[in-house]
Amino acid sequence: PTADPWWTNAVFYQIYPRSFADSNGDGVGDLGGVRERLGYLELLGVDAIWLSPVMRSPMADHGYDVSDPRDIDPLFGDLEAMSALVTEAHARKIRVTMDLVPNHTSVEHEWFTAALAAAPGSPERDRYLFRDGRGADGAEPPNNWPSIFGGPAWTRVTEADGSPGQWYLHIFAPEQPDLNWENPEVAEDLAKTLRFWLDLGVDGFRIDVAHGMAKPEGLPDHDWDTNKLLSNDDDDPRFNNPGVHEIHRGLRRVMDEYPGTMAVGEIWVRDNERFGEYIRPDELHLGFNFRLAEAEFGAESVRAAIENSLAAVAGVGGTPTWTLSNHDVEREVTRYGGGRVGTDRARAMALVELALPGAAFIYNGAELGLPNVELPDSALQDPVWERSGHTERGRDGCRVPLPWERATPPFGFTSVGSPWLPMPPEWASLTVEAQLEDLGSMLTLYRTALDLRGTRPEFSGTEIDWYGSPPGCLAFRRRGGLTCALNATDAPIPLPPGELLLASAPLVDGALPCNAAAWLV
Ligand code: TEU
Repeated sequence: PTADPWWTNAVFYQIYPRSFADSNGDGVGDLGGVRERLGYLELLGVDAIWLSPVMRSPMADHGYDVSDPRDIDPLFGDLEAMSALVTEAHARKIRVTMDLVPNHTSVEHEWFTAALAAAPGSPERDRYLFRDGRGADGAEPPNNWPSIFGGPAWTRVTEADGSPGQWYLHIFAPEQPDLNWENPEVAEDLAKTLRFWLDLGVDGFRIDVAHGMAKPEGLPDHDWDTNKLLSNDDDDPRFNNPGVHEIHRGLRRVMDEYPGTMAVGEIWVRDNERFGEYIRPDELHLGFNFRLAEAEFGAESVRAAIENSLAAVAGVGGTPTWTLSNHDVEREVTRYGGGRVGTDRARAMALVELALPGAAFIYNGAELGLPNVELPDSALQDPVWERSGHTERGRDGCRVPLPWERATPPFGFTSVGSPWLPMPPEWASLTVEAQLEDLGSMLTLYRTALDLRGTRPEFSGTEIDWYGSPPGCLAFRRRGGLTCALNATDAPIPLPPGELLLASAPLVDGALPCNAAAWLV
């Protein structure tokens, strides 16, 4: 029998490079900062890092708008720094995965510049989704799709002769034109990008919008009234079209030339069966499911999230994945209620997440219990904020830089500059330095949990069995012998049988307090 691939039980740590650590004093995190803090990641006990995009980009969406997929943006460093990071991480037994953005490019990508300069119907335009407008003089967008970030999914260009011209499709910001995956050059270019980074030594990729890329024949109008807008629901014509699977098979053929490498897709697909279709021996190795991140704090919703996540991959023999947050969603401490309650619940949910079989993803700062930050309007940078008519606050609140040491901002995040987003002074108690010494801190909880997860035999086995639990509680047991219990009631409950390994809060007369979880063997 061959050993399980490394990712089947791996703990990944998502680094949002702008916000992790700044080594050159410009107020923006960079690869040098990651390299300097590798010791921290080793101490934390993670198996791999996932770097949100570090490729060349004008940063309209902080790197999710890529202008050269085979180079590092100077803001973050250069290819030499990336290569050194891979070597140094590997020396510490930490694998390195990178974010790839194959659904769209930046408007500053040379292909898009060429498309703008070329005529309608040209091969240059065919790499994107240019269409004539509707109505008098083509002044209406080609169809009625909205963009995820607000406004129409189409922007009109001016032709070379100065006349109002065609429209191009962008499911996200206007600075992120969607590629035409029917054009073979697009797939060839992704293969080139995959090989480029794999040759440099990276261990895998996170594939952005992995349920996007393929578009429906003819880009038809959609009845948005009867289908909830912007829900990424499975019948949304912008996502999850059948052609997407051929694209993933092409990606996998390249990955298979590099044994031991892994691709995890961002897949906002709620139907279990359709989700499972992406996770196959000839498609993606892993797929993010966001059910745990979307579940409210409660035994029923958490149990449903776990059962659905397991069911989605069980049919195809795939590995489940778990995450409580990422750079797109409100941080869990705040989501679960904020303050002490939110922190208690985030501690409990960390133990639930890390007890489950499969791959776990920790978003940087979750291990410090950072809350979302209410930023002043003047500080906000996310395109979601700019384009939504100021109806929502965008995603900056979960992207505030990490506090490392010292008692005042910028807490060692940057040496001389001011951080790209302001850091709350009250984070003094949440710095890595403060938490390393504190046995009751979130960081100590994560370190202890990761250590146990990595060393105890009870964490083996891919199946879980549920205990019958009182309403508001849940308990499951790994086949290897680990039990995890969660108390989401408002009173202490007795623990299930077993010897206590770890609890997210001190027991009360031997019972598990509310908003707490425990591990037993
Ligand atoms: O997100 C894709 C995506 O579908 C999200 O916009 C999601 O629908 C939304 O955030 C739910 O709140 C990815 C990246 O994670 C995101 O940061 C990028 O902005 C986006 O792709 C475009 O590349």
